[in-house]
Amino acid sequence: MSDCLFCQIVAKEIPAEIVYETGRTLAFRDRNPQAPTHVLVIPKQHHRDAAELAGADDGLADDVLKTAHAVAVQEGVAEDGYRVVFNTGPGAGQTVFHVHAHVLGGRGLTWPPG
Ligand code: D5M
Repeated sequence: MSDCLFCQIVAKEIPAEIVYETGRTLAFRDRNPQAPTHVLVIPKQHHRDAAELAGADDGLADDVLKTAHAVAVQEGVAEDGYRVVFNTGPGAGQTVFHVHAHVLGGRGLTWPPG
């Protein structure tokens, strides 16, 4: 078993509430939601963070972004507006080191974030 939590979710070794899946991406509900819609979108392939994903020259970052938008549409938050956040590095609050996009919506979102 991988020691990466999100690789374990990809491998279906631990449960998650999966809401959307493509060949290369997976979307599941955050276990500690910060908004009525709070879904995490990950590439199935392990990359540590958004910086590493950006260096993967195979269109995978594009797939993650497309999945994030598809989730927003499916969740019904695309019209009113939603936020896609990559916490990148411990200083930005990243705690799980398998890159993930937070898709947040369903309430007013203030700016700047804390
Ligand atoms: O965000 C990591 C996020 O991952 C945080 O919002 C909690 C969420 N999380 C952690 N474990 C799980 C499981 N098992 N299922 C669903 N969501 C989970 P970060 O940007 O790294 O701080």
